Amino acid sequence: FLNRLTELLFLHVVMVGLDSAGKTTVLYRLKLHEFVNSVPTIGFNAERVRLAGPGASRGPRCHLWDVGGQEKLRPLWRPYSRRADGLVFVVDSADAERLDEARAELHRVTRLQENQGTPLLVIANKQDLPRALDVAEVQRRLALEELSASTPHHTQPACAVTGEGLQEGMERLHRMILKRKRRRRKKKQ
Ligand SMILES: Nc1nc2c(ncn2[C@@H]2O[C@H](COP(=O)(O)OP(=O)(O)OP(=O)(O)O)[C@@H](O)[C@H]2O)c(=O)[nH]1
Ligand SMILES: [Mg+2]
Repeated sequence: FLNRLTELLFLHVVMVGLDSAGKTTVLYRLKLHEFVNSVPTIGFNAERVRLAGPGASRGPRCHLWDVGGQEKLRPLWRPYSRRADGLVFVVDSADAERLDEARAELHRVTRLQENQGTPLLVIANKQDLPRALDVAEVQRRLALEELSASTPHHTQPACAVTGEGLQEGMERLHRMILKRKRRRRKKKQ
């Protein structure tokens, strides 16, 4: 029972994606419920955030890690993401030129041996921008259908500046994580 409780209370979720995708904005939006103007992340940020619905003062929490996305920092994604309960990949939906680069990085991190089967939330961020591609187009450009069948995933359109879509996305991720844990527990028995 205690094991189960700590599992539920302290999930470990790691957020990656290209530089300037909006990861740090997502992190502080979820943590503080307000817009925080961020600077490029050198290294990482981590906060405890709630996975439950808006305004909830109770419910499961996760440690949410936000790892810098500049090219020289991407080798860090591997050690940070291993043993994660869930992965979040943030993409700038308005940056069409860099979607191929985002796709390559997304597939690189999800293909890692230690990330096999880890639930993935893709945040199609910056939906407020007029040039933003819609969620279907983002999914297509990221070739999400090519992800391994063992990787449960969901793509959530969002705007980290207003927070729109973020809570919904995190709830979906939480459900995928619980489902995987239940399946694993059954296997063990
Ligand atoms: N219009 C718009 N701007 C956003 C949105 N989310 C983030 N931004 C802006 O995009 C810029 C980059 O955001 P960050 O959160 O710092 O990006 P990051 O992914 O943490 O970047 P690195 O730390 O370099 O990996 C900032 O100027 C944000 O204010 C959004 O949903 N809409
Ligand atoms: Mg950042």
